[in-house]
Amino acid sequence: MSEAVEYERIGDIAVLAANNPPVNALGVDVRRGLLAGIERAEAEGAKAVLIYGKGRTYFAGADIREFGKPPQEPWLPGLCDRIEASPLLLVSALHGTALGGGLEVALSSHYRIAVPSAKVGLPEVNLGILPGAGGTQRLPRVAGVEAALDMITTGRHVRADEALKLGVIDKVQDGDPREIGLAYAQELLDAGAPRRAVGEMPAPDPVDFDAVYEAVLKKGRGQLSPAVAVRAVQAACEAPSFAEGMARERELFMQLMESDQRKGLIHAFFAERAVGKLPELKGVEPRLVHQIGVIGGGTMGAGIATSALLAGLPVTLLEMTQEAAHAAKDRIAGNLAGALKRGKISQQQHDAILSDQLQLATGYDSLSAVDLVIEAVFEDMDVKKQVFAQLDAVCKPGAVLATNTSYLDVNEIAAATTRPQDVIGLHFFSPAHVMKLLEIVVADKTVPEVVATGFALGHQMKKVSVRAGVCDGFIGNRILSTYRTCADHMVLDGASPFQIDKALTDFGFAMGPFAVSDLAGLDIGWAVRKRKRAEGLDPRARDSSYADKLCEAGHFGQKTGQGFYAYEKGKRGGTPNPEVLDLIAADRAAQGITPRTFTDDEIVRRYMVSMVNEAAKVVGEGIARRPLDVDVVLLYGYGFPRYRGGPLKWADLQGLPGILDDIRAWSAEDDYFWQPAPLLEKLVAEGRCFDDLNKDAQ
Ligand code: TC6
Repeated sequence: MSEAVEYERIGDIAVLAANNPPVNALGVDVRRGLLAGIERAEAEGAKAVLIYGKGRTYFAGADIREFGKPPQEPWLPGLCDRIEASPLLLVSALHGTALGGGLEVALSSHYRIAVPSAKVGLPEVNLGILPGAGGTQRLPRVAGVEAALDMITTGRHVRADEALKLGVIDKVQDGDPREIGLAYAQELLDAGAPRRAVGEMPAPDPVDFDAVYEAVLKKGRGQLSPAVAVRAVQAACEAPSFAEGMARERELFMQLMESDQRKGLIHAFFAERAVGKLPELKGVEPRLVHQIGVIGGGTMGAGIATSALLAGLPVTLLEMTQEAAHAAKDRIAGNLAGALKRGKISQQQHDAILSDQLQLATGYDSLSAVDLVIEAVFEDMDVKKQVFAQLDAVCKPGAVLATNTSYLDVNEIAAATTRPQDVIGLHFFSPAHVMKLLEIVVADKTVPEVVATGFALGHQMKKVSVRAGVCDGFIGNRILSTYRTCADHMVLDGASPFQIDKALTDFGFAMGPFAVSDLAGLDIGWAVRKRKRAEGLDPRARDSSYADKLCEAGHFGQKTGQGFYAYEKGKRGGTPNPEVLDLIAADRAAQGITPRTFTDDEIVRRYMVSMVNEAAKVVGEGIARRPLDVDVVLLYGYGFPRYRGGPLKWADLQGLPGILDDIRAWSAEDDYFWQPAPLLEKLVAEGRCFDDLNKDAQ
């Protein structure tokens, strides 16, 4: 027996206990152990086999780390068939999360029992593949095609009570998985229950698979795995035999396994778990945070306060006047009503948060007892410095002083206090109670304890936290500023904002850059441009005025009903604003530019290459620790298509030499904007890629 599966004999029942922490992934040792256990049970004359997982869960799936490596026998599909074909009575007892290959092992067992807190699911499509160990053939046979399609194409985790109703499990019972499993197996033996092989059940009734395929493809915005999985379920209904359905599942599975989307999605899975692992924080204890202060109750401050309240932290919210404080409370109440509606909190929790957990204040003294304070006031250095000087005067020693600035110099803000070691940037993304990204900006004097406190807070708020260094815009907004500039250059040279937006949503972005500007408010970009012009633009930098003209006319995007697009009240999305094209034409004429045409491919290539080049600078300068940190920021903060893995994963998959060639070619037309990142040049010269740097940093 392998150590990953322990064998025990209780009367007529052989017990196979998986022991592969932390999540009992079905790696080769576990697969070998299960096979050996079943063979031994059969050889020893046991009458039933119970499979369960030690520790926190039944199998949470195949071992994702094995994907892309040479497969080792026994393979999971064959193992599942072997389990199902056993002449003994096979029972699985589920707790924790029975996911992917885990649920497939359970579906190969003849009976399934689960504790009430267990969840089941087939989330493979989220990793760019499909259930490849019989899940697409067995689940529709037990739950029906409609429920199977829902579970397989969304990958959602289904609670035990729902799984029972769907027929995915046979019994729900509270208790220890080993004990309830043993009792259930004995009960089945005593009742003379027959072997019940799902693969021998009749094929399920078909639905209109072409219609489902089209709908799923559209919903996936270019992600292929959910749509391909529909075809595998179709085979469960239409293939002449179960074995032929399995063969079709395998064929489709292998297609997806080879795809770049699989590589991108699995990169994203591991990257989002790696961002919080900082070697410099090993053994560093975060400071205790029992209550926090938020300064400023606008959209951002109210969102941050909501996020803290939902994480169970009492909040003191500071505003300039009673009126503004009450307006902030209304915003928070609106956010909490949304959380209540989505079932994230109960009515009781909602009411308790509003009545007991939120304090409004108008004087800095009210912040004297908080453990951490987040400033979310107007984005102006002088205003921020005044706030921090006041905080320095009132906050208790050891309190963490955080700024939510999205561009400004955190070192300069820290210098306004006598305790720069306690100052940090906590850059939330709007709406802060919804968006999962948190950039943790570490200034020169910030001590590790304070950084660890930022990560602990992010964890408590269920954020994906990424460490960033200090520079204009940190990781995300600095890169955004470059690819947004690239889009502006393409507009000046002949592309329309609408063509650019369409090309990029076709590429998979949630929104194009001009629609994003409309959503964020055109005044924000306008303020940044004015600040940068006041600081002095490099004479070689290209500038444009068409967006300023929109702002001068009072058009700030969605909030004023007009921007690059025109918005009708009550309608989602806008229609292209034709005035924009006139403003652009005037700008081109004033600059003596003759417009040319762009293909959608060229638009995407330039936009992406500019993003990759700036990202390489951000990594090269140490603003981001590793390429994967940049990828996670773009995935969680900027609507980057997850199935492409992030800009630097995309770059690796495209090939870095070609990207560098393009930058060099385009620098002939603009050698200021298209300056190759030294890190990119180095990687190309050494024949390496960004992922090599991720591995170096492990
Ligand atoms: C499949 O089954 C295909 C079958 C067909 C084959 C033919 N493999 O998320 P956490 C690691 S595809 C390897 O922090 P949680 C994870 O990287 C798979 N490693 O914990 C982390 O490692 P670290 C279908 C895995 O409690 C540690 O475990 N299954 C795997 O927040 C803890 O993870 C899925 O897609 C794995 N399968 O959430 C499920 N899973 O500590 C994927 C986790 O070194 N997993 N690890 O950083 C999850 O959704 C979650 O991990 C969870 C637990 C809900 C199981």
